[in-house]
Amino acid sequence: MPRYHLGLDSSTQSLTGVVIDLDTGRVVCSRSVNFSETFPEYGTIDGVLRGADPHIVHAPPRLWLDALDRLLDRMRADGAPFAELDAVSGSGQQHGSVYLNETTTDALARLDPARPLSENLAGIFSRPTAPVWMDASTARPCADITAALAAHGGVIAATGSAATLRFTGPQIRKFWQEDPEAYQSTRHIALVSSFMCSVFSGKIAPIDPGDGAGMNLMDIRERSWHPMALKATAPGLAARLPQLASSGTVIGPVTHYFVARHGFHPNARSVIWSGDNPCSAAGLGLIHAGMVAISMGTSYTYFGTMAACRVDPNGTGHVLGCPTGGYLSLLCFQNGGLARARVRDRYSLDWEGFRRAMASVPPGNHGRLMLPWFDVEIVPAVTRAGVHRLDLDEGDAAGNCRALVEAQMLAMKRHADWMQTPADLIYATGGASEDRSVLQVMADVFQCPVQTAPTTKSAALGAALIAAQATAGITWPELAARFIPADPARRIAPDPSTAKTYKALLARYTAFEHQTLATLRRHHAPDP
Ligand code: XUL
Repeated sequence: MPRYHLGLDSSTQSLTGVVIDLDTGRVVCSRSVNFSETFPEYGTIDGVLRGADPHIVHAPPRLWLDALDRLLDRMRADGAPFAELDAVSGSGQQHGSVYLNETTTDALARLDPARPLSENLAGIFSRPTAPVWMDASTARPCADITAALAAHGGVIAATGSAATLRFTGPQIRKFWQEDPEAYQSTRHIALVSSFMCSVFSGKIAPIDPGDGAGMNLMDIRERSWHPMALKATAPGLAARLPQLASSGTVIGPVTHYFVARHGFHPNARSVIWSGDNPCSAAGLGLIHAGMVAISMGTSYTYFGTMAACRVDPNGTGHVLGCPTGGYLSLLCFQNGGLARARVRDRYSLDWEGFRRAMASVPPGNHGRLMLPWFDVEIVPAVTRAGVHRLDLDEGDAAGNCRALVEAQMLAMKRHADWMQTPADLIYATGGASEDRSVLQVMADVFQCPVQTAPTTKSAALGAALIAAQATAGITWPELAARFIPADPARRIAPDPSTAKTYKALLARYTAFEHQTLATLRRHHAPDP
């Protein structure tokens, strides 16, 4: 009886696979293939191709196909139980788009197991490279789409996000504007997720509402293509997009190629993929509204779950469909880990010194505040870098260390307010989550428990869980209990005695931020 589930994560720099065992609640096999290191012949650096224009960032989809064959070979050599596989699903870097010609359906249906995927599918691309989420060359298409949807309630209310440089719709519009002939010869447009899933399925795969929401093309409430958004983007687009289908939809058995070449069970099923952020939400166990994940790497990302669909009126946050149900917000703060390192270095501290400095000042920092916009900021939108202080002397190392960490947490709380869903449990991941004093400020500002996340491969695990939930009849709470069990040793409780202090500080922070943004706007307003 097949009982294993495979989850893949096709990210920017690598392809990762994990196989989970439902009976034991364990990952039994886990492997990654780094794109640029393993396949230097494609000329990518960190998985992407850059040219003279720094705004243009693409990737070659054939590289992902080579990586898929290589990864499955290696996993099999490691003993991955592909012959007992029940289902496979995956996670793709969001927003990237793959352009396919009219030979695609035939080529997918007739994959020859004697030849690698990249050879089988060499002729299907109407555009040899795929723009990926790092591409920021679509300012004009974004302005066009925003203007066209203004008369229809606006792009934010329609699609869950403002028109965003890296989103797929603006990328498609740019392609149509710059190369209408190649657009004409494009029969299908896929996301990274739906492209990879199509390969497993042997036919064009649907897009799920988690990844579909990252396109500025999906009606965020109806979870169907938004006719006006499609019209505002490019002619004949409806015919080129795949269907939208619920997360966890089973497409059918995996195509024969994977049985013959990689030893999959002949009845192993192909389940539709999602974007890496929705998959991470599943892999971190965000299974009910109010559960939040905060990832603290170079930048900080806040994912919050909510039952009903609400959108950020400021357009700085995004709303996606969540594979475990309801909706997921995605807020990206540019001044995250790098800003923290800038403050540490400014006072010539190491991390231990930073921690001690912070601990020497009480929660609330006597009302002193910092807006740590060392770099331009996404949330809130700040186009001019600059650090702003309120009642805080720049020479005061301890005050500045605490102000930085408090400001980062207060900003997240304030800018998730539109969700109207208070956090009741936060999973923290990324470098800064190793610092308990940072997590304590997080727990106190949000007044909710914080738990460090158990896995670094949350997107691949999430994809495997999506496959299991779709095919093995197991509910999300059961899956979460088996694979992401609560661990009291990794939990930090909020200190209730700080609740009043942080409530007052949040109000003060909000006013300070508001006032500073207004001043910036006044001083840097464009000439009339
Ligand atoms: C999200 C985003 C990235 C990509 C790649 O909007 O652009 O997180 O999904 O990881």
